[in-house]
Amino acid sequence: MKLHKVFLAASLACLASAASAGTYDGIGGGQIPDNAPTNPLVVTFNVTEAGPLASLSLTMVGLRHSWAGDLIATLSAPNGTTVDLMRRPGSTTPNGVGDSTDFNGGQHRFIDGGADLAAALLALPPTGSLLFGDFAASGLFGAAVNLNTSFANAPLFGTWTLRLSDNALDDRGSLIGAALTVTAVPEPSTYLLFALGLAGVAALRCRRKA
Ligand SMILES: [Ca+2]
Repeated sequence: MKLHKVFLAASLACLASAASAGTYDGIGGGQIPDNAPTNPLVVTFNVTEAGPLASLSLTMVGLRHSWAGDLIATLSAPNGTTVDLMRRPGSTTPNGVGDSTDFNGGQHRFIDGGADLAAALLALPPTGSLLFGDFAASGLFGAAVNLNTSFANAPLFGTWTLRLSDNALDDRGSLIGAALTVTAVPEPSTYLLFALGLAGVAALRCRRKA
């Protein structure tokens, strides 16, 4: 391999490796207090990844509830930015009770590009269970929420917080745990290495032509 190609390959390798990512198991889980909007189940994630956020997803593990529409889930970044993952799914009015479908264990990942959660619940019979899937985050009355845009450039390092509350009497639920996967924006120094690599290639080509 010619020297300038080695330069370029090394630079590209630096660029590729710079988009660091990590998955963090949450601390917390258990019963979700019934009809307690201000007393949610809390799960925290101690993220050690450096740099601003490029993308994220959150996976709930073992979510059980006998009335999906009771639930509100939010995710907060270390800087306090808070975004809805779901907000009483299936509810379309201020007093709506949401969808009666169950969550019955399994895994539910919230990720940009995922399916419409309310539509997935509505497609099941009222006594059915939504066990697995990738779902887009959604807010009040099912409004679309883009996680990566909402948290764009939020600092990754620090404590992220999932809050999961039940907002109507009687039907109850629980969560075993959750995992947060994050990807950092490549650091500027990497672009510098890449630029230096390209400069090296250009210099070598100039010397060969001279
Ligand atoms: Ca309830």
